[in-house]
Amino acid sequence: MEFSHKKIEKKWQKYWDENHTFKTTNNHDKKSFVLDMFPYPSGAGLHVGHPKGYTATDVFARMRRMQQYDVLHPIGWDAFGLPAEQYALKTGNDPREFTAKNIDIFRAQLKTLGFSYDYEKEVNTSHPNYYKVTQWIFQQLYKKGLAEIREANVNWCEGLGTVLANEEVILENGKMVSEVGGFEVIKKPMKQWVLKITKYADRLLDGLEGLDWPNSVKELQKNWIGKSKGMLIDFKVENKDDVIKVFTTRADTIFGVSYIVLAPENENVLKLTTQDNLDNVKKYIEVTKTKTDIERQDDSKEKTGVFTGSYVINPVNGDKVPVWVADYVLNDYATGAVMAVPAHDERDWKFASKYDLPIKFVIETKDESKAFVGEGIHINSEFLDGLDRIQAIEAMGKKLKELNAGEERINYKLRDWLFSRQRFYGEPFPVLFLEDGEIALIDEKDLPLELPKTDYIKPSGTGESPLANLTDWVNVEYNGKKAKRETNTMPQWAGSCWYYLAYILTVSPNELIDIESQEAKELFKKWLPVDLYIGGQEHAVLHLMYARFWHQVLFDLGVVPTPEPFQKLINQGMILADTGEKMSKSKGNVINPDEIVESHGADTLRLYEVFMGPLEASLPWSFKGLDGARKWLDRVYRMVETIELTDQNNGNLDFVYNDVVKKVTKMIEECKFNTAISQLMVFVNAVYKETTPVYKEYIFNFTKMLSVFAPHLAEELWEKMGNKNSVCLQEWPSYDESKLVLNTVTIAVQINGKLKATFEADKGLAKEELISKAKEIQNIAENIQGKEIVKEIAVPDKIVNIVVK
Ligand code: ANZ
Repeated sequence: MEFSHKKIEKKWQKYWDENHTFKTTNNHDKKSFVLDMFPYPSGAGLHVGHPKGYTATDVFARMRRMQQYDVLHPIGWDAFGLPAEQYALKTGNDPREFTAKNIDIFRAQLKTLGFSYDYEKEVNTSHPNYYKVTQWIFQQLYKKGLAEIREANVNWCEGLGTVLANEEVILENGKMVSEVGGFEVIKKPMKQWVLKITKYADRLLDGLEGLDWPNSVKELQKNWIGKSKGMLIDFKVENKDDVIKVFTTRADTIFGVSYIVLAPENENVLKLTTQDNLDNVKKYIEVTKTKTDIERQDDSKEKTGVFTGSYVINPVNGDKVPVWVADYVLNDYATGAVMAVPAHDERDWKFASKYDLPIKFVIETKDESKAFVGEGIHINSEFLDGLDRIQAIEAMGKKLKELNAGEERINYKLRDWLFSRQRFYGEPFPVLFLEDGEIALIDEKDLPLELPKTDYIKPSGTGESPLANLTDWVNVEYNGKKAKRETNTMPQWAGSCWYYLAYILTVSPNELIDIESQEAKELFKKWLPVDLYIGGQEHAVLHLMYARFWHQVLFDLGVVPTPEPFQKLINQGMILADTGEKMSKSKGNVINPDEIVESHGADTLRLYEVFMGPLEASLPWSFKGLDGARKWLDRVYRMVETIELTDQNNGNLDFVYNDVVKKVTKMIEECKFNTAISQLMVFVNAVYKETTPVYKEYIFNFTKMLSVFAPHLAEELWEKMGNKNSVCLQEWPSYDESKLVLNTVTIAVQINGKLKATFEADKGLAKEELISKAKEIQNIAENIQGKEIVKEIAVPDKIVNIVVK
């Protein structure tokens, strides 16, 4: 006996739509904000990877709703993006129409999967009402001095006609290319907006402490911020008034310094290069321009460099130290200058070995044939001899301060955020460049500054965005002065920095209440922070870092009441092809969720995707597994169809029922969905073993628990059993702890020492009662009938033996 998923799924989707079953409520004091990383509505439609995370949040949100929480479980569209821009450039069509079409496809697909989203709260980052707020937030950043225009070395991609963020660039055969399209990328200085995220480095670091996030993600964020404590040390240039400042975390190794290295881009390089070294150095600088930072830092690559001809003086022992230029030192980290200690640093070791520079051990080691980077006792270091690393760093710090040659310094790897893109399809910057060089913010009441409607989206040819072609839009007047608009737009990250807030503000699709209103304040107070956020590992660093940064700024402005946006985070694993490889169009191994919904049903797909294994694991797709999920749902359907229900509880299922409710509740709470489903299976097996009518309430409550995983089937069964109203709005079952102690035992019944029967009895039943129950068993009664009973022996909780003649 099977059910028709096609019939029931459509039927209940329509019911939920018409009855606004999943409308966000505001009736309870408990709340749960359950958030998915919203999709980019690409032309390719939904991938089977999407429903994995989306089902996980859906299960959680559905349980919370039934546990009488107010639940905010929304969806929306990260809708600006490069594919739409390229489509527009290629076809001349408006990227807005293209995006709208894709959104409709995505929404329809999501609806077929039965997610309990409140579609009234749908957001779209490319809608003017939405980016009005994105622009407003930018203006707040500007007013706080956190946004400024800088000449910066950017990744310029001629092929795409835009600057790319580092993470949008990949290495192919040692060359930088764009991740999208594989076009060549080079470093080029350009005027760009930057957001000063580095000002929030410590906050971003400290804030991680209280978050319930995977350790791996916290570590990634910590490494990205890369806080390191060290010293800035002054090395005076010999016979000159100049000073080279180096940053080191190992001031204690200063007696082992054998040369200084400057990054090729360091401003001191040409100043320090002597005439006879100039050609070499200049050549070296040119070669460096073709290299990526990744290549330069690759430890497996040979180190190269050139001598400048100059020397500096070691401030502690007065030694004369040669100054070299080498590309393994990066210019935009710390001072772009390093004191090299080859005995205790592997890169310096390689470099010194190659160029025959001195190597002097200052920390004791048995093996002086390679760099020693471990802990040890200082040697050859005058007043540091005999000290360990920590003691020596402290002593050297004191000494350098006395000599006026050093100070403590904290450095971060985190860079300010390049925030300009040379694209049409992004948020316009709400600023004006006045003819006198001033920058003016567009009046708040004039926001949003909309993207112009145009059928002319063409490359500008100048490296500027296609907006530069639209001179009517670009050239304006402002307070009687000539002014120009910014032709760059914001990166796609901007819209996703605050979309979780947009859901809270949205009253109907793309209608938002004012972010600064009293009402907004109250709503933020109610809903923040996000209680559960599920999404892919690929956003572990940037999206989460950028969103936290904006949130912290908004917190400082008093707009939001919590210091952090996302309290609990889980990264869902990927769904791989059945071979274990990544699914990709080029390999032809992509599974289309629409086809699975058609063949097996949405409930089966949902169940399968969260039953495959732990949510965090990346696991291969299996049609066998999918069939198994479907078979189990058919088994559940048959169970309810054939079962006889009763209002009387005979107690048979008490233990298993209460045990299952307890475990399922706890496991969903902990997002262990696969084991929660196993528990539901245990319950169904127990019901199948029953030969007498089954207690109705237990089956009802089972159906409620089923509804979070397989909502369509659960609704259908709920209705079949004579219930009205959606099962999804029923109260989540509770369990009775007292029923969780197994309080029955199996008693063996013997006649003349031979086992004849067994029966279940309450624990601790008295001997007489055990004996009389044993005698009531048909088989026993027949065996003793007409015989003389010589003896009746009972051992409580174990055995009854009747001796007859
Ligand atoms: C001397 C030294 C001796 C160092 C030693 C290390 C080991 P983190 O922790 O990453 O901050 N360094 C400084 N600026 C650099 C730059 N612009 N490019 C490449 N390397 C740079 O590391 C700080 C260490 O990285 C510094 O400490 C410096 O080398 C190097 F046994 O100075 B050290």
